[in-house]
Amino acid sequence: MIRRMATDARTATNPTPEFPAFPDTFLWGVSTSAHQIEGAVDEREPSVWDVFTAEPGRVKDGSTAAVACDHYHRYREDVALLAGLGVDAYRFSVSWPRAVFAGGRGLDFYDRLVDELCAAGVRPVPTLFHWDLPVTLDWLDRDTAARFAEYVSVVAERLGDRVTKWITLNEPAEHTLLGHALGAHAPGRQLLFDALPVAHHQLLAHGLAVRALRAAGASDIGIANSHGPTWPASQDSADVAAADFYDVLLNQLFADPVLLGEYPAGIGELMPGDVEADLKVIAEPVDWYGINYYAPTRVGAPQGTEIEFGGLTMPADLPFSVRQIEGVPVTDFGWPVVPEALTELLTGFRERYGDRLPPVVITENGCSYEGIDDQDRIAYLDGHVRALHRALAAGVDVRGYFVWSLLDNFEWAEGYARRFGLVHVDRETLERTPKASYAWFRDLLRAQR
Ligand code: IFM
Repeated sequence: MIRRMATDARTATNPTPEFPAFPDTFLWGVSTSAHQIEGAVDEREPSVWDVFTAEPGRVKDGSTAAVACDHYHRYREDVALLAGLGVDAYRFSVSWPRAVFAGGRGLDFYDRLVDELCAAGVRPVPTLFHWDLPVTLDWLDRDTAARFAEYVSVVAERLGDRVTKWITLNEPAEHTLLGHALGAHAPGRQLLFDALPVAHHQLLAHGLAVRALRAAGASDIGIANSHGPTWPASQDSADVAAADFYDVLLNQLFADPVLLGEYPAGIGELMPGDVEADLKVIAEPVDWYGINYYAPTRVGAPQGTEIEFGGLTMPADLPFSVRQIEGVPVTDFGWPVVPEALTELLTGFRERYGDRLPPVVITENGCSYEGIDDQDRIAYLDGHVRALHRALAAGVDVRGYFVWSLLDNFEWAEGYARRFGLVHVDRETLERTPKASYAWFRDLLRAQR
């Protein structure tokens, strides 16, 4: 049941009536992912995340996503929340392990969800992979890319009569780095630079998925890559070189192949297979480019010690060290709040990729804060939407903005300790309560129309 809004949420009006106007066609939405909200583990095949969370010590609060927000059973209530918010679009992910469950009957859930969204006037925007790989598969195997394309064809066939906007992958950078290089996420490998094939195979999977979607008649296809400006800790050449390297790993390695059809210098030769041929697939044109943005990163030369940062432990032998950005607020996760870095990121993309950059959609932006009267989240979102508008004014073709996230949910290795939702979810009862930020976003959307 949706509890009535918190007093602040009911009475909140847009605190920023002078908010700049966005184009009429601008797409406003919110994002979630299957593993983080659905629950209903018995109605899907297992994923690498089920195995990972069952291992003691992997998830900080010892929790699992077995129930999560029970969205699988409460999706109608959640679609009502989306309708109340007044968003144009809802970005969710299709769980690959659910899609293949019971000979494909697991896809019935997405049929129902998409119908409900369409009936509520909310455009469904599925992401086809958001980290919950079926446990029988492995991104170290090249064949997983081909298997992904097969699965994508099945989903497109099933939902393509109602879905008109698609996202292939979510954040292959994090899935590679956290899941396969550092071991902080599933499947928990610590391969460091030997994890690079995981990046290549996901990028290949993206290109094959674009082809599969087009073959099924789909258009309006993008990818959701995470990006953020990298700032050197100082102008010292060792710090600048370390920051440049970090920028290659986090930004260019995932954007250049998709947008330019090439890897940054020195990377292609580290990748497996016929890289030149694969790059032609990876660079299959997309209709728009999705950017998940949270924060910039300050990077310096290695310090020879392990570093704890934003919930991660980074080994001492990395060729860079992540440093705190001083003098800015931080979220409950310890992530710096720097809205102007979003403008910098977008204008930087425009400079680097020029006419090769298709229209951009911010596919995720948000922050973790406790509380239902979440004024800190409102300040974060307000600052970032304004920063986005400045990028538009500077000539970057941005077409949409999705808040992460609709609901407080299972934040991977942090368990339920981090709350990113516009809607509070009670961990015991699963009762939903819209926060002050829900009302703020609703009022912003109303003011834009
Ligand atoms: O919760 C995640 C999401 O799954 C991917 N992008 C970042 C979010 C916040 O950490």
